[in-house]
Amino acid sequence: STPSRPQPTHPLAAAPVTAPEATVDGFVEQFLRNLNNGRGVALSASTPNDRYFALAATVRDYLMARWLEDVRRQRTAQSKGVAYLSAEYLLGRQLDNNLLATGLTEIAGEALAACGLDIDEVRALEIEPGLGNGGLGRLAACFIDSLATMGVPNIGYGIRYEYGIFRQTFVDGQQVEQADSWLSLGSPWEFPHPEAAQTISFGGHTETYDDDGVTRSRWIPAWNVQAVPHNYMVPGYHNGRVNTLRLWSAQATQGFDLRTFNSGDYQEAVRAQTYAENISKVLYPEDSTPQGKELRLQQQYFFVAASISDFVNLILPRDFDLTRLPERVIFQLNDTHPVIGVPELMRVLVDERGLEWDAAWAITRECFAYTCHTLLPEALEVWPSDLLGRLLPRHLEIIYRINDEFLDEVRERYGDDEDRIRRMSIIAPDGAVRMAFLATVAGSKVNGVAELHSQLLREKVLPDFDEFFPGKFTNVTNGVTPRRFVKLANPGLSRLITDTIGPGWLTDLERLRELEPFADDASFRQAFASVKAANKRALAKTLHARDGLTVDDGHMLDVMVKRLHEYKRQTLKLLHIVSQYDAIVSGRVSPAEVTPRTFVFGAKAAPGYAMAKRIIHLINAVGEVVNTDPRVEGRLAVLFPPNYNVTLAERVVPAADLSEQISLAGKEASGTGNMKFALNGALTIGTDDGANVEIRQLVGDENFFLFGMTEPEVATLADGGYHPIDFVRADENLQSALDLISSGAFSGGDGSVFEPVVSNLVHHDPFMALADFTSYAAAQQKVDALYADTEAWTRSAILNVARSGFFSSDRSMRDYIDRIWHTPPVR
Ligand code: TH1
Repeated sequence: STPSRPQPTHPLAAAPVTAPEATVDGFVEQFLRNLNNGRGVALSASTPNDRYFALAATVRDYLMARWLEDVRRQRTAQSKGVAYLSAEYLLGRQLDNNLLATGLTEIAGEALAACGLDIDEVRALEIEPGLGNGGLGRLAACFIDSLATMGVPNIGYGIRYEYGIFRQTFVDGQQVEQADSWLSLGSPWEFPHPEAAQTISFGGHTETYDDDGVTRSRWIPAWNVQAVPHNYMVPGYHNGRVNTLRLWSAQATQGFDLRTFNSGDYQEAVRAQTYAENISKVLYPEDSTPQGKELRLQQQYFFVAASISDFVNLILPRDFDLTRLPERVIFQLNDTHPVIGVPELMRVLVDERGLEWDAAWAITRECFAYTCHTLLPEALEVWPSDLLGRLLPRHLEIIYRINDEFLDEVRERYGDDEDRIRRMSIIAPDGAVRMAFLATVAGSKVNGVAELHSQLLREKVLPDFDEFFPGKFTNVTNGVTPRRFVKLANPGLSRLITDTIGPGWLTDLERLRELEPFADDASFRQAFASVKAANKRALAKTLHARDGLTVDDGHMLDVMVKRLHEYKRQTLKLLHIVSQYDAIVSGRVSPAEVTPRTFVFGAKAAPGYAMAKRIIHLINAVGEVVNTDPRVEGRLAVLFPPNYNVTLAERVVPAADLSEQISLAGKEASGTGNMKFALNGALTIGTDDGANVEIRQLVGDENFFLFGMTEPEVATLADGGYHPIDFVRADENLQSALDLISSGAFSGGDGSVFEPVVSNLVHHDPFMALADFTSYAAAQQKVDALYADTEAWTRSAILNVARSGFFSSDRSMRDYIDRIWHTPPVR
C-alpha cells in the first residue's frame, strides 16, 4: 500500500530540502551537529571512528538535497534510464570521492583543522567496500561515476555482501585469507530501507491452470527471503547530480520463520534464518572462473529479481503501460551473472501482469543488453538444468520455451542443419543452460570490452550468433574514471595539467591532447618528472607504514598489479626477474650494469586456485632471496605488499614507471589497469592483447614496449602442438632461470617446493609464457635503454598521458549510450 503523502502547512516543511552552507563555518557547524546528534558524543570525547562517521555524514548532508531531487525526477520524468545489473561493485573509498564531487575538499580540511583535527587521520579510517574481485567490479564503479557525471539517469543494482573480497595476508610467503568484515563498524554511506523489502521466492514447482479458456502456467514457490535495499549516493563531479546505487541484503522472512517456530522446532527456525541470510553473506572470490554453486545462483536470482521488481513495480507509476517499458529502461547485463533476469522479466510480464508471451518477449528483447567480459571458455557460465529446475522451476520452463522458439527460427533459416542447431542451442547436450547464449538471444545488443575482444567474440566464440543476428554485436572499449584515478590518485599531476592546459579536462579527457607539445618542453618535462618522483616517495611512505617495505630512491618502479591468474602470466615476469638475478650471481653481468629496479607485485589468488597460490609463494620466495643477497648490491628488489585493493592502487598507479600488461594474446578481454597506468604516465610493456592494442595505437609504437606472439600466432602455435621445452632449449637464460628455481635457490635448497610450478611450465605451460620469454627479455632491454635516457623516457611518459584521454569511462558511457542504450543525459 502506498503511504499517504503528508500535507505540510509549515513553510519550512513545504520548501525543498536545502544543503548546509558551503563555507568553513557551515561545515564546522554541520560536522559538530553530526558528531553530537548523530554519534551522541562531544568532540572532546569522540573516538576517531566517531569523527570519521560525522565527517562522512556531513559530506552526505551536502549531497542530500540534490539526491532527493534526482530521485524525485527519476520517478516523475518520462526519460529513459540505465539499470546496470552487476554482481560486483568495487567502489573503493567513498569519502574523498564524495568530497571531490561536491567541491568541498578544501573547506572540509580547513573545517576539521579548525576543530583541532587532521583530516588525513580521519580519512585513513575508512574501510573500502570490496564488493568485487577485480576489473569487472571496478568497471561497474567507474561506469556509475561517469553516468552521474554526465547526468544520465541510472540506478546501479547489486548485492550488499556482508563480506567482500577476502583480506589477503602472507604467512611464510603463502597467501592466507581473512574475512573482510567491512561492516563491523557500520557504514556511514548506506541508507537501509527494511520497510521497503521485497519478497524473493525460490524452489517449489509449477502448475498449469485455466484462465478464462487460456491455459497458463504459474509458479508455486517453496520458500522465500526478503531483499532489503541499501541505497548509496553516486554523485556526479561538480554537476549537482546524484544517482543511486541500490544494493540488496538478504533477510529471513518472518512468515517463514513463524511457521517453523509454531510447529515447535525453534532450532529449525533459526537454521532457516541463517540459510536465508547466507544469500548475501559473502562475495565469491573467483575472478573469471565460475564454480557453478547453488548459492551463487541464489545470489544472482536474488538481486536480479529484487531489482526488476523494484523498477517495474515501485519506480514506474502504478498504471504504467508495460508495452512501453523499453522507452523507460535498459537493463544492462554485466557479464552473465545477472542473465537469469531474462526469464524473470518474462515471468513478471506473463505470469504476474498477464501479457501474452509474444508481446512479453518483444518487450524483453528490447529491455536487455549484454556485455561479455571474457573469452576463456571455462569462464562462460552454464547452470545444470536440474539445479535450475530445483531452484527456479518456472524460469527453467521459460528458458526451454525461449530456446524452442529460437531454434525454430534457426531451422526456418537454415533447414535441418542439426549440427548448427546443436551448436546454437541455449541448452547444451548435457542439459546445462548456457547463460551467454541466453543473453545473446535475448539481448538487443551484445558487446565485448575492447576491439580485439569484440572481434574474437564474434569470430571465435559466437560466430553462429553473429551470422544469425546481423548488427547485434558491437564493441565498447572499457574506460576508467579520471576523477578517482587521476584527480584523486594523482593530485600533483592534476595540478600540473590544469596549470598547463587550464581546467575542464577532467570531464573532457581528450583535452589531454593539448599536453602533446609540452613533451618537447624541457621545463615541463622537469616538472612532470618531479611529480613522478614525489609520487614514488609517497608510495614509499605508504608501503613503509603499511607493510614495513622499503622502496629505494632512484629505482625504476616496475609494476604488475592484477588478479593472480595463469593467463595474466605473473610467472613470465618472475622468470625475467630470476634471470636477471641469475645473471648477477653467476657473474655474467656485474650489478653496476643492471638498471636498478624495484618490482612491485599486487595480486590475490582465488582461495581454491592451487597453482595461483603456489605462484604467490614463489614470488615471495624470490623476493626474500633477491632482496637480501649482498651480491645484488641493492640493484634489484621485489616487493609484494599483501591485499592489493583500490586504496593501494591509488598509491601504486601514479608512482609507476613501467606497467606490466603481459597476458597471452587473446586471453585478456580488455584490462583496465593498463589504462590507469598510461593515464598516469607509466610506459607499458605489453602483448598485443585486450585494450593494450588500442593503447599502443594511440600512444604510438615508440612509446610502448611491444613483445610476444599475436593472437593468430598463438592459434597457429597451438594448432601445431605447443612444446614448451623447445623454447627452454632455445634460450639459455630461460633454461638457467628455471634451473635456479629447481635447484632450491629460493626454497632453502629444497627443489621440490616449487617443482609443481616449474614442471607445469616446462611440460604444459597452458598460457605459453615460455614461448614469449625471449621476446619479453628483449623488450625489457629496450626498457632499460630508454630509461637510461631520462629526457626521452619522460617525453614518452608525457605522450602516454596526452594520448590516453580516450580511456575515460565517460567515453565508454558515450559509446554505450550511442550504440546500445539511447539514454541521453537529462538536464
Ligand atoms: C574482467 C576481464 O578479465 C578483464 O579483461 C576486463 O578488463 C574486465 O573484466 C572488465 O571488462 C573479468 N572479470 C570477471 C569476473 C568474473 C567473471 C568473468 C570476468 S571477466 C567473476
